[in-house]
Amino acid sequence: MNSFLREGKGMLLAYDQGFEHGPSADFNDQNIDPSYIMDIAAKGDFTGVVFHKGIAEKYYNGKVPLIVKLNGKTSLPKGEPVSTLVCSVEEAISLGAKGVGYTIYLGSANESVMLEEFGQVEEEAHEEGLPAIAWIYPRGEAVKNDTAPEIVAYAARAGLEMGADAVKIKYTGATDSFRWAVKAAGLSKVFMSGGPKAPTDESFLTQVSGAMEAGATGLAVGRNVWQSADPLRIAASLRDIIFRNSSIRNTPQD
Ligand code: FBP
Repeated sequence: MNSFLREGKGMLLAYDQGFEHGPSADFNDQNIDPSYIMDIAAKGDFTGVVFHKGIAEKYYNGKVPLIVKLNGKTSLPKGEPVSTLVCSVEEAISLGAKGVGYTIYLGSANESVMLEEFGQVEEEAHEEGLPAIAWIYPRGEAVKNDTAPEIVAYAARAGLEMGADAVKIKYTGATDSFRWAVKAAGLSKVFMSGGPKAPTDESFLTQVSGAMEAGATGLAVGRNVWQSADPLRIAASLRDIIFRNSSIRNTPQD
């Protein structure tokens, strides 16, 4: 875990949306190119970058610690979500991974598939001395509101009980309710998930400040950084909040 933390904090750049969402709405001519993201990760001084294996194999340049996402799905099937393994722990290690990530759609009618696979992944990762991060996204017919405080705290707790070294969860919208989710995660570290690009940089950075104030270890974010007209400026603001404990830096808007 320490390999992608700095001073106990983490700032991870996530780039698996081309697979998860498709290469359309999220992307433009610039950010469709994985080299652009690798560059932002290095120049923006991120503590880790998250790729699926194909991008890791072809674009990872070793400048920032790598986390390989082991499972994935496309946005094409409708119905209850399920995401299954597309990469082994062994392969992730051969690509240079210092950690592995796995998404669990808690509450989906298919959650048992992902709970079982994550259990195996986590055991294999730990045997190899690698941390396992669980992206825990409550989703499916049974989940009415995936950012409701009780459901986010449930996600955090499930991660702790399943042996996740860290959980990546959505922000509840307020520091106090997120603090409860952090408590529920116990000794599992908490990374805030980014989500679609916020209407303003300031509103996004307010969420990040709220999560850090609540005790989060950091964040794993994609679109709010690499969709920005100035990703390095956002990265600088994130570093201020995460490592220097400052509140929001005064940033001009895109
Ligand atoms: P974003 O900051 O762009 O939301 O990325 C974080 C992430 O967890 C990605 O790793 C993943 O592709 C995406 O969110 C999942 O988004 P969604 O909630 O729409 O499935």
